[in-house]
Amino acid sequence: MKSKNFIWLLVFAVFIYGCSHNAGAGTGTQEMTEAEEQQQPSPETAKTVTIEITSSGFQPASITINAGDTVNFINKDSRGHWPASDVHPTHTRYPGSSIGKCGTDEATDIFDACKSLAMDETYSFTFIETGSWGYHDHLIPSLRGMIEVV
Ligand SMILES: [Cu+2]
Repeated sequence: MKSKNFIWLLVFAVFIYGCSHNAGAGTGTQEMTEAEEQQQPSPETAKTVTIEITSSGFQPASITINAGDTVNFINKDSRGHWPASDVHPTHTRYPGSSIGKCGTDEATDIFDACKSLAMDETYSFTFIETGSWGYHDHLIPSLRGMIEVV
């Protein structure tokens, strides 16, 4: 008789645990969704920042932007310039980027112009990953800059 009561208690306990466990999972999913919404760049707040490239380099060379913002690199010099992620010459510092992806379908997803920009030509890149992303002119690697994505 005593052991039968114990079994019923056990069944009851498992039932209660199952209910509370589901409720907990539901709350967890909701929190995850809210976190994802905060990380997703919203079209209303995402902004575009322009960096001009002149014979003396990137202006402004160092900027701070939010994840989801876009940077336009426009060449205002008569000679060609090639903005790209550090580290020269592989360009692999920004996640997923690599000069080896230039000329492939992935070329549009990397922080690398993948070519020399002619005068008044623009290269645009939208930064999703937070971090300190150094970059340079692949044709004149001494021309450098930094994009802080927060
Ligand atoms: Cu380079």
